[in-house]
Amino acid sequence: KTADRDNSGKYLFGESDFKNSGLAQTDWAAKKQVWIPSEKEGFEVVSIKEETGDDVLVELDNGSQKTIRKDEIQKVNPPKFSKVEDMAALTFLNEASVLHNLKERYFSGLIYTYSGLFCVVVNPYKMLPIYSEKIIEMYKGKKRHEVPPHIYSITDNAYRNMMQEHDDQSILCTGESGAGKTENTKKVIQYLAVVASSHKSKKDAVSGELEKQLLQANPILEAFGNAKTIKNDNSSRFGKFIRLNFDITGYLVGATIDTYLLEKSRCVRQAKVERSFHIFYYVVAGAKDKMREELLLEGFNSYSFLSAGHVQVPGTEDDEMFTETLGAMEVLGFIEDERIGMLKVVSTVLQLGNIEFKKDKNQEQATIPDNTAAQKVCHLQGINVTDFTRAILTPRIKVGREVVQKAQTKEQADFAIEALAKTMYDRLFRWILTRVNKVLDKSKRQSVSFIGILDIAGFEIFEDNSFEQLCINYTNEKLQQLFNHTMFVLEQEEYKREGIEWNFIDFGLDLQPCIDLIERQNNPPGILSLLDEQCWFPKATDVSFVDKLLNTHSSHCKFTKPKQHKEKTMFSVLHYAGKVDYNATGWLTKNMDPLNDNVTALLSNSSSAFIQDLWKDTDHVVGLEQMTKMSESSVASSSKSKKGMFRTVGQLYKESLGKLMTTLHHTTPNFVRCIIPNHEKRAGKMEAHLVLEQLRCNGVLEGIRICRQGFPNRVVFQEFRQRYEILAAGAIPKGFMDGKQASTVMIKHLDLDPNLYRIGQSKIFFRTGVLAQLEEERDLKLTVIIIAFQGRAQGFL
Ligand code: AOV
Ligand code: MG
Repeated sequence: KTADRDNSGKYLFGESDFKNSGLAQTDWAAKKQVWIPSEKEGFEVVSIKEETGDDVLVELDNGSQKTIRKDEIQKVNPPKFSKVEDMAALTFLNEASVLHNLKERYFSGLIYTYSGLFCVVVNPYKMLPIYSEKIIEMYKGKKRHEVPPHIYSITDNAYRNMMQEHDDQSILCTGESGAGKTENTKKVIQYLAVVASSHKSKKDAVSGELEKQLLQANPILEAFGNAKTIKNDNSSRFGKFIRLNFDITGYLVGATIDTYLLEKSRCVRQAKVERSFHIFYYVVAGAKDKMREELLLEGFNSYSFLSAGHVQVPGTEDDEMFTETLGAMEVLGFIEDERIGMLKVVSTVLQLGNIEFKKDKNQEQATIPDNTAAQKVCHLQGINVTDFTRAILTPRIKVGREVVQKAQTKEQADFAIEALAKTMYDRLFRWILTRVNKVLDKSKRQSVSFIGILDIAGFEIFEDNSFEQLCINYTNEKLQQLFNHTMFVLEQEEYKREGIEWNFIDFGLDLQPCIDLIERQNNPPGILSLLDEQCWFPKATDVSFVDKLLNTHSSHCKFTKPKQHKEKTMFSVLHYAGKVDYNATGWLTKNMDPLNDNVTALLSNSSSAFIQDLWKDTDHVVGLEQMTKMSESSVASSSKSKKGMFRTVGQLYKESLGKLMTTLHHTTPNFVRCIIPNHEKRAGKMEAHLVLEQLRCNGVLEGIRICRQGFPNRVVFQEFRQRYEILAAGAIPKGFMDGKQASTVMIKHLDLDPNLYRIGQSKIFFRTGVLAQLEEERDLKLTVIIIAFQGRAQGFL
């Protein structure tokens, strides 16, 4: 490994320690160390004193002894494997060793570790000097095993692979909230913006216009789509797939961004100590003078949609961020009208929360005693205030064939305003995305291949799991299936290509039943279809939906009724990562997402071109008839034509996920598993059980197990001969010998157990650990040679 070991080296290579010392080796062997479960540390090292039948007597670190069942112990790897870069190479592969390895590396500042097909990264919660331009240079064009594990290596290899094989690539980042998905996604883009840029400049790392715009697109998306949550001060409240397009010579020529499920409810309500989307705080804190007036902005405490006022994010100033966000918009070429238009919508959403409805004296009809807020809303949106209040208070509704004006209750009006605020913000977010894509996607014609980067939440198993969790867990089932598909199918293909006999075992990891349970159209209809069906069923409720589920799927292997079935809206799904109890309260509404179509009609005729544009397609809006019923928590049957046009949230999500999966299936996927070390956002602290749980959920542990059943390490003949010929001195005759033949001769000479390797058409396949053994022997041989050489050199002097 050739890289100068400055400060950054420490965070990439680790510090040299005793791992190769003979002393540690004998110590390890003599003590007969094993891992036993520990409540606090996950596992602890003990030494075996005595073995009797199924029991083992062990001595703990503090000198005390105890007896433990044999199947509870896990073997400790020799010191030589300390801090291995690829855990697939571990001789003893078990949970304890995997955790131990990640921990040892983490505490040495080494956050990236490979695990077969996976790259695991633990959030350091502090800035490490491993993302500089010098480091980028170091990773350029290097194979995975030539450099320390890094997101740059994953990226570079994907890039080279794309170039050489003309194979589209994807990099999939998953993990729980705060684990580092978005940070790593940004590093991928940063790397490619430098390495694949057609603009070379000595001064600037990133000099091309496209590259600058690509890097500035993210602050805009984050301003509008991220928020401070309990788990993450900069939590992405949407999923995204960024597609970087390259031309035939490998230059970056464009990009497109797709997003999934913005958590729009956040703009009307936030949990304690959480915030709404950043942009609300940026604009209220940062807009000055003329702009402030134009946007009709008020103070933090006068907005009811920012329930906790000005919640701060440690380490950032909202007014500075506002300036930065505007700067980013300028880089992307957003003109003044667009910038103001966007911010007016942001201000409107806040103002909508200030419209207060009262009940009239009959306690039936909603009224607006003070319409100041409504006036501001209408001024900002370019609509007539009388029309607006009428649309909210006494909208025209179709009843049978007739259209009548129907007075709304206070609850209905409140519901309508919240729904409007949420949809308005969601449309703004999508408008921004379309606008950003228009800028980034300029040269589609030349593009011949792409690298896609997915940044999407991992499995979510909360106390209370709703529709959003079902969607995200459904996504993760599909991604896990993709991983299995990649592992099995691609491996098998490789073995076939290389002419190697190897039967893959079915690990019973078939995720299809669970996926079917969620997405199946019919025979029997899955959860999403049943939900759709109920949405159109007269008088259906969340409870009747769950009843229907229980009736349809009671015998499904992935479906259960929770044990304490207190609430009638509960059901459970046995996901790959574990059992999740879902609460279906509010699902019919969430799935329909109804909107006051009287108001949307006004908005699409706004005097502002920007607002018109925002509301130009409202065909698929579920209108007031449903809405009226929704707020009374039951749904009416609707006209057939509406149903034909309308798409439910679940349907739309299933479709966009289907599209994403089709795209991913046509790529070579690279899996990045992000791990959160603790829930306190603290550097240098790792909670064992938290990490183990994530390793289980994200498939790393299972992946390792699968990986070890085959021959995960491959070396092409050429390389094998070059590197290990020293171990077969004299076995290969002088003169020409082709790679395969030479390798076969060498391997015979090494006298390896035939079950440890397979010789293919172009490379040799090894079981895990074998290469490490060869490396060790090679080291030894080299040392002997060096010593001999030094001796001779000395004699010569
Ligand atoms: P997420 O994307 O996985 O969560 P982020 O990427 O936003 O998580 O990371 C959360 C925070 O952890 C960041 O704001 C950084 O402070 C820190 N962090 C993560 N990775 C690194 C790193 N490589 N180096 C330094 N700090 C890091 V969410 O979007 O909430 O699921 O919805
Ligand atoms: Mg994120």
